[in-house]
Amino acid sequence: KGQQPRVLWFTGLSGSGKSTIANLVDKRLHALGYHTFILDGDNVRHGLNKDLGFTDEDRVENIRRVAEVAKLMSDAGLIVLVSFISPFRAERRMARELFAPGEFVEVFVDTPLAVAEKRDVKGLYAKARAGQLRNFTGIDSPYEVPEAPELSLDTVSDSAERLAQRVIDFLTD
Ligand code: GGZ
Repeated sequence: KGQQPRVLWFTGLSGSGKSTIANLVDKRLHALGYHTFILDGDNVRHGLNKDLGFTDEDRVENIRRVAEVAKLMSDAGLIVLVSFISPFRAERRMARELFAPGEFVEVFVDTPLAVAEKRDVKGLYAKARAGQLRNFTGIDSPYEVPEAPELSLDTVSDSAERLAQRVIDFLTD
């Protein structure tokens, strides 16, 4: 029998819906009696990682620290929901390797660039297109699509609620 999942690693473009889905999954896990914690840009990039920006080098370091914090939190008994673009395969693999087989669940929030850009909730894509924001993922900084995620969520054909339930079903089956 494999290990129980300990970290749900959400990866995808800015505006893909990672945080929306992670928050719904978090609520449902809570209702099921699990102790959880969400790590995302809001609680990490303003504190622990406020020295880091969006160059390739800084993203690598951002994800390295996030992975190590996720590991510590999971050692403390929490289920950790990680929600970062995490654009590079090598760093996602590095994060996975901190955990035993079956403990790390990679969740690809698969939203096409055109869709994320059209939503543009924060107006960042417009700024990136206008050249006012450099190194923006999908515009002038790469996103390496996951090759073998445990879950791939199509946000075009399914609602966030239904996708959150798919994650729950994966964890509880
Ligand atoms: C990508 C950027 C950038 C650049 C600011 N590129 O939609 P958001 O606003 O809330 O989520 C994005 C967030 C990405 O931070 P991460 O820590 O997840 O990135 S990574 O995993 O690559 O380190 C976006 C905002 O920060 N943002 N500038 N240039 N997203």
